[in-house]
Formats: sequence, C-alpha cells, structure tokens
Amino acid sequence: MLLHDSRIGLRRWVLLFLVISPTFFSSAISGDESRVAAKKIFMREKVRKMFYHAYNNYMTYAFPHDELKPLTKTFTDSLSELGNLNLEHLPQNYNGSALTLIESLSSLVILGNYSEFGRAVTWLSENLTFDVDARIHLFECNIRVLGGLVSAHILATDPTNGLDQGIYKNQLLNLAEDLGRRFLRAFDTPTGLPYAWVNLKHGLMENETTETSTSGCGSLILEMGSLSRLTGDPRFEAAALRALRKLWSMRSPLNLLGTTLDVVTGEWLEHSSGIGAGVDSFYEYLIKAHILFGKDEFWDMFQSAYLAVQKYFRHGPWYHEADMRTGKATYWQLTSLQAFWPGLQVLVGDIAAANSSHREFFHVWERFGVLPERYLLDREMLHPTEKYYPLRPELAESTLYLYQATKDPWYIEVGESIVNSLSLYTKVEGGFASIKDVTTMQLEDHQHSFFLAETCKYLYLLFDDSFLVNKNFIFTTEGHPLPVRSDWHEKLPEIYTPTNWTYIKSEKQGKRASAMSLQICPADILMPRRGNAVHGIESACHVPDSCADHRCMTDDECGIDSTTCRQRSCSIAGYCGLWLFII
Ligand code: DMJ
Repeated sequence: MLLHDSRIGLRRWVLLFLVISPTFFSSAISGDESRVAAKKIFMREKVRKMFYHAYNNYMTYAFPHDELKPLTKTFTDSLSELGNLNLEHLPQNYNGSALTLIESLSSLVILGNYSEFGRAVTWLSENLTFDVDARIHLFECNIRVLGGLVSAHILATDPTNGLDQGIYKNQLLNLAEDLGRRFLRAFDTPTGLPYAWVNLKHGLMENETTETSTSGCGSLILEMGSLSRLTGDPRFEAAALRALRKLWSMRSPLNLLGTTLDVVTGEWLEHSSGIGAGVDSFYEYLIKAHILFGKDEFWDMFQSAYLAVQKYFRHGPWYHEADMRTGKATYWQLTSLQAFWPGLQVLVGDIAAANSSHREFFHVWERFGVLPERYLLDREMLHPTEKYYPLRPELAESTLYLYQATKDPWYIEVGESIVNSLSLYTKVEGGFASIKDVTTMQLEDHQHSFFLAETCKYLYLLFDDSFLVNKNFIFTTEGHPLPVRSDWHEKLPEIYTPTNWTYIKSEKQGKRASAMSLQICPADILMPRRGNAVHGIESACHVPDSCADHRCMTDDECGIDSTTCRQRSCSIAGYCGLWLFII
C-alpha cells in the first residue's frame, strides 16, 4: 500500500514537473542571462575605473614622458629605453614621446571619452616630434607608436566616433608618415630584413647590431601596410612585405622558423623557436594580414606555419619549443606571452583547441594569482629568474576572443577573476605596478603602456563589446584596432559589409562556427553562380592532413576537419579521420 501510494506520488510529481518544467527552465535561463548581463555591466564599470586609475596617474605624474613608475610616482622614457638606452645620443631636453598617451588613444575612443581623445590629439599634434637623436627599437616603436597613431587617425576620421571634426586635420597621420619614413632606413640591408634598432634622427648607427628576432622583422605589415594605404606612399608596405617574404623563404623544410637571425647575412642565430617570445606576433601578423588585406599569399604562409606549429610544438594543450631543422623538442616551457595563441586560434576557427589551451593558462593564472613569465613544464617549477608578471594582456585577450566566439558565460567569470587579481595584487595609489616575483607578489615600479593599450581594453571589450557591434576590426599585436575595409581587401566585394569579425551573429549559431569564416567566407556567398553550381565555401578552420592520401603514423599527421573544425586522428589502420575512440 505504501509502495503503491508512493508510486502515485512519484507519477504526480513527474507530471507536475513536466507541466511546469518549460516555464521553469525558460525562467531559469532568463535568470541566468540577466545575472550575466548584470555582472557584465558591473565588471565593465570596474574596468573603466581601472583604466582611469592608470591613465590619470600617468597624466599626473609621468606625462609627457613615456611610462609611469607607480610606486615612486615618477616616470621613465622607455621608448628609447626599450632595449639599451643610448644616453649620449639623447639631447638634454629630450623628455619622452608621451608613449602611454599614444597607446591610450584607441582605448579612450572605445570607452567613449571623445573629449579626452580630442585633447590628446591636439596635444600630440602640437608637441610630438620624431626629429630626436634617439635610438629606438623598430618593432616596439612600430607596434606602439606607429600602430597607435595610425589606428587613432582612422578612429579620428570616423564621424561616428564623436570627435569634433573641426580640430582634426590628419595630424596623427602626418606624424605617422614622418615616423614611417624614419623607419625605412632600417630596411637598408642586403636581405631587406630590417635592423632591430634605428636612430630616429640619424638612421643607422655605426656598429649597430645585426641581430634581430623573427617577430622583430616579421610583424610590421599591419602598421606599415595601413600607413601605405592611408598615405598613398607604397614604400612602407613594400619594405614590410619584402622583409616578411625574405623571412618566410628562410623557413626550414619542416616549415619552421628560428627565433633570432642576422639581417645582413640572412642566417639563423637561434634555431629553436616556439610560439612565445621573439616569434609570437609573426604568426599573428600572417593571419591578421590575410584578414586585413585579403591576400592569399598571407593565408598560404599562415596555413603552412600554423600546421607546423600544431605538428611540432603542440603537446596536448601545451606548446613547447623545437629545433627548426629537426622538429625535435628543445625547451619545455610555458611562457606568459604564449597565452595569446588561443585568441589566434579563434580567428582561425579552431575553437576547441583554443578552449583547451586557454583553460590550462587560466589554471596557471589561478595557481599563482597571475601568469608567471616562464614556467618549466618538464621540471614543474618557475624559471628562477623569470618569475615576474608585468601586467601582460595575453590571457585577457584570448578570453575576449573565446567569449566572442562562444558566448559561454564561463569566460566572463575568467575575466572577473583576472580583474580581481589585478586589483588585489597590482593596484597601488599611484597606478598599477608590475609584479617582480609571483611567489612573493613583490612589486616593481613600472606601469607598462600596454596595460592601457591592451590589458584594460580587452577586459573592457569582454564586458562591453558595443564598440565592435556591426563593425569589423582586427587588433594589432598591441591592441590597436584597424578596420577591415573593402577597398583595402583583395577579396571583399564592396557590397558585402561584414559584421563584427569575432562575433557569432546569432546566439543560436553553432559554437564551432569560425569567427574568420564568418568574415571572409560570406564574401563568397555573394559571388555569382558559376555555371549551375553555387560556388562553395572553404572553411577557415581547415588544416589539411600532412599526406595528400590521408595516410598517417600518428595523430599529429592529421589536420583539422573542414566542416566540424575538429581535430582528426590517426586510425589503427593508418588513416586520418574523425574516428571515435571508445576508452
Ligand atoms: C605587447 O607589447 C605586444 O602584445 C607584443 O606583441 C608582445 N607582448 C606585449 C605585451 O605583453
């Protein structure tokens, strides 16, 4: 009897649950959505305050010098210190280049502060000069200053950004052009590979080092290409392209590159490389140059390079270094800079791989409170001299890309955790300080300009992407936005106005959709039918198998499936496919 009664009771409960469950679930979902929406607004305001705490302290204690020293409330002129400060070549009155202000320009626009943006533009127009006897690092000056000016010029000329058009007469572009001309002297080498260092006033200096890095000469094309398109002077793009082509021609038969090279002899000095320091933005610029300029040449280079990375550097979600000649692993190290890679993978459409690597980086962040500069994977310990965290943006950057591609609220939680750590460990009265040692959280007196150009910007966009809606930007490696314009793009027809590049247009769209295919591939949809066949769309996530006949010995020889974007694996019979393994 008891049993009978309880069965009836259970059935009633099941029936009742079935009746109310749709309402229950829909209200639970909308409850979740509104909680996420509220959190995003709350966090956006927290990031806004973070940005202004860093910016206002810079303006009070360091401007017009380059960067703020937040502990002593003093400054550093790091543009010429990026590397070795050559004091004897600095004039007495050299007082910096307002680097942090230049780096903040696009962030001010994204935060909607057009009046401060306007004041900054006016100040820079009236005061900034590059006719100074300063030895600068080409790569750093390109990504920070040239990129900052070019991007801000584009934002300033966009009437929707609310800048009083009366005050803007291309001053930032004129400054960028002047700087670009000074850069050109660095490219005067037998190989076309640029020197890492150039003097802004005098050009190449006597006995200048001929050593540079792969990223140093392979990540100039976005800024210098844009400068050429804006000014009509083709020399900037031509120089950057020539260097990139030369660099690519120096790859090994495995499609791997080293980390350092000689710009005069064109020989490699360091054959080991990975996806971190000295190489990172080289990969980034291949894919982003393809997105920005639509040249197949960039895509072809990128695809081969990406495949080689996945094949020789990847170990599960981790990436080690390998010798470009043999493909054999050299250093098993996780570095903070590598954390940009999942963001790049989102652009390619390789979202599952991006997600798994990102999770590992976040675990490391959670373990230490921030990301240490270098962790020795094989010895499971921090690198003895690289325990620092200089407020780097890479994890926040990848978090933004993954959230845009998946809309998974977990990434909002990650962003919240990053913001909370930054506030807890690095915020001081005079700004935000770098961490010298993540085991003690001892601080260092430096607020790098990329904290304003990138870290704050990516976090802000994570919580409020209104700047990106119905727009189509790529971000340079320093976080400066450049719009994808049909007149710069070899592929986009003018009638096609793509929506935001990282955006899954509809929340219902599958998570595997490639952010890049949404941007590049839809252009093909508008192409007229060829004969009776509708022209197909090549998936951007597709990485072909190593062998054309799909034979393989290991999983690493298999690529990424073009329709599902899933990693293919090697079957027992030795064929690549989407095999299901039952463990
Ligand atoms: C930035 O200056 C750029 O992102 C660069 O490519 C490498 N990383 C730093 C910030 O960590």
